[in-house]
Amino acid sequence: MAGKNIVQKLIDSHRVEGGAGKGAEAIVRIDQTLTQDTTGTMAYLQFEALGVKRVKTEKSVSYVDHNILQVGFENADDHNFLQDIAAKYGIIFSRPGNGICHQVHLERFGVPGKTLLGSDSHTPTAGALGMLAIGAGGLDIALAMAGFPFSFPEPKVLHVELKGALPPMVSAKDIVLEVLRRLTVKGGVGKILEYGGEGVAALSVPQRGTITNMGAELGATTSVFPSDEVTKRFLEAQGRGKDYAPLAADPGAAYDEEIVIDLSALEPLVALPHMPDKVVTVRSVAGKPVDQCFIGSCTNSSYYDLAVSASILKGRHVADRTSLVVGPGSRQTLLMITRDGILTDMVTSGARILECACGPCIGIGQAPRTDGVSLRTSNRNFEGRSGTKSAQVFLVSAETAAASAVRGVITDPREFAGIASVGMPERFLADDSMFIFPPESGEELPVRRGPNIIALQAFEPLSDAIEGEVLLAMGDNITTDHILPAGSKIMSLRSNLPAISEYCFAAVDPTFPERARAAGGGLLVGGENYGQGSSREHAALSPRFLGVKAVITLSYARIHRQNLVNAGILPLVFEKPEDYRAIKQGDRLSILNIGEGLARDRFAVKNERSGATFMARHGLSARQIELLRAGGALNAARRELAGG
Ligand code: MIC
Ligand code: SF4
Repeated sequence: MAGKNIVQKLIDSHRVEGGAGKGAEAIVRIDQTLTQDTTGTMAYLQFEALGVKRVKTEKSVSYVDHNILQVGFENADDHNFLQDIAAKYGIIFSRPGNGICHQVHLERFGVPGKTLLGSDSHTPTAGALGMLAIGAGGLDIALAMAGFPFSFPEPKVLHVELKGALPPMVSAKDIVLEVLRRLTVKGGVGKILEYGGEGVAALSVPQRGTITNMGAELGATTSVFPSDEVTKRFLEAQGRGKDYAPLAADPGAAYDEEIVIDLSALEPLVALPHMPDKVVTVRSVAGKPVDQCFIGSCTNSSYYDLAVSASILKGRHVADRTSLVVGPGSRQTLLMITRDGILTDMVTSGARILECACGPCIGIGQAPRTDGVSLRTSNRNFEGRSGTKSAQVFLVSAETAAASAVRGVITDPREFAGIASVGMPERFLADDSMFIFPPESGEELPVRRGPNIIALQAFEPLSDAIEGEVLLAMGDNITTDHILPAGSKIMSLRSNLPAISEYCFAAVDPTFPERARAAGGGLLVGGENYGQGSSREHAALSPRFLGVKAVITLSYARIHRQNLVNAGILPLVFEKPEDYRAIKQGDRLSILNIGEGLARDRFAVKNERSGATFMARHGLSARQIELLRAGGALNAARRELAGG
């Protein structure tokens, strides 16, 4: 029998029940959860609705890292709510200012061999430690905290073999950009990427984290590295040597697919606006004037990233027409760059320093100028995400961002290749004083709730017929930023579904909420990879709130499809692509006998305008069908917990 790969070991050691074999579902026990504030408020409202007294996981952490600008009362109210909920239910609370969830989780809590479910699409970052770390909607995290296992389509395992060694000033970011160039933003759907080969040993845990982080942009379920000597040294340097456990693929382990990347042949890469897979060499766009460079986000904000940037900035100054903005990923990093003089080098060079948070990555501050060119080390460059619709956002490594900030034009950082390389610190500065650990029992503790925190209404069970207007007919790669945009104003409303729903599809058609209400709800139509990007379940809850009952597309992103099911919206797929092209916005569709369609996985959909009937399928598991019938996962879980 062939040996096991790492993914199989992780899944098998946590498998609760259910199918092996492709096409089936993997159902796994969840050891750890993480939430962040903008998905967390809703996740905890749902957790409360389940009526469980204390989390059942080994470790659950609630981070506050997204909405921390506090331009109105809403953010601070949410923070208080999250802090109180954490104490009450046994969750560690990471205070605002402590850093970005994925960076901090790597530093302080990630454990090789464990499972982690997080209400943020970049949760796979922790795969850098050899964890099975998966992003999901808030309700799935609430269910995991309540002790329910997590299900996902049994993945294919794609082995990424790293050969050779990176040349100077070519970085981990360039490795993952190369993977995106080859596989595209939907190339990872249904897959887990397992990294291996001789090149792995030279990558530190934070560098591995840059790679696993951006697996989310491939649509992959997650990405994972072995847990090896590098992992051990990292954990020891964090004062967590006892958390180390080795994890490697067995000799001769089999994989479904494989790609090989020769690191020594790589050069600095850049993703052009407006998709993370529009990757070309930095060389090919060098010389383009740059208005802004941002070094930060959960992709590239580690001590290493900032140290290597500072080595380029030291003794030089940011160009006159370029703004350099730096957001350290964690308080640990901020403390260490302060201690080591790196911060001084950065500020001396003209860098502007931000709080340890997501910030510009999600359009919370530092929006570029009209038509501005912004080079960012973050992971997504979707149109408008920066806060400026006409801005051109390019995704690059920290090295490329720093080099370009100094020159004022897109610059290949190999021009600075003579600079001494940066090593990993022997010891990280571990100060856990911005975590609040929960008391033994918090049952009696009160929870502060600001006026913006609105409990979720119960949804109706699925009806047997769906009839209505096609409220929007959309193209390929519609992101959750299209469905429900980010930015400080809209994100402040994450705990208030009625209010945030007024911005549903604001980036596609601002009249959508009004039209949906006037039509009494309806259906949505989309192309390939519908719902890619964020894990925000609001992108399903808001359409549901506005009366959307079904979505029909050519294909879905995994997290969004599950969020639709959780919200009780029927996610169908066109059997024939030509039927997709024949549909127009405003058409009236009717789907009868939903119950039978669910059972047979085949639905006849009639277009009242043309009189034509076409076929659609759901491809859902038995469990997902059950959730849909119940009107969503919250209804189903409540029933199960009540013993019904
Ligand atoms: C993102 O990067 O888009 C976010 C903001 O972190 C989201 C979560 C959210 O919408 O709150 C994600 O990636 O899941
Ligand atoms: Fe925050 Fe950006 Fe990372 Fe999302 S991608 S968690 S917004 S830093």
